[in-house]
Amino acid sequence: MADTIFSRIMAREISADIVFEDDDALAFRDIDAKAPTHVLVIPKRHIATVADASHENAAMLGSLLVTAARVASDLGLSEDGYRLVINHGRDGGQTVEHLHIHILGGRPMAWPPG
Ligand code: DGP
Repeated sequence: MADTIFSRIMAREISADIVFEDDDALAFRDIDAKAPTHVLVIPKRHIATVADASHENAAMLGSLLVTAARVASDLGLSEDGYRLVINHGRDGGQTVEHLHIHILGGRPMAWPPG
């Protein structure tokens, strides 16, 4: 397992406000929230970035997306809406090398993103 901030959160070496966990995924509030609700959903199995994904990861990635939608619903975001974001690389703004889906909600989102 690669050593990242997120693997340390998974191992409970760093505390986080965890809102969901199952065998495959963990969801916790972002420490630098960009919206009233800002949660990160990560797979427990390490994959650094979506650019590393292959079709062997398809089931895991599909499941992660379903989990993100479920967590958003559990957080009460479904009616008004929310945004799911995956950043990759420098221009995409990825800072942690463990794939994660951002759930952003609780305010209207601008389009296109800045
Ligand atoms: P990204 O830029 O897409 O790689 O998003 C990484 C996010 O991780 C960023 O929004 C801030 C968040 N983050 C970084 N370190 C921590 C931490 O120690 N705890 C929590 N809860 N979130 C963190």
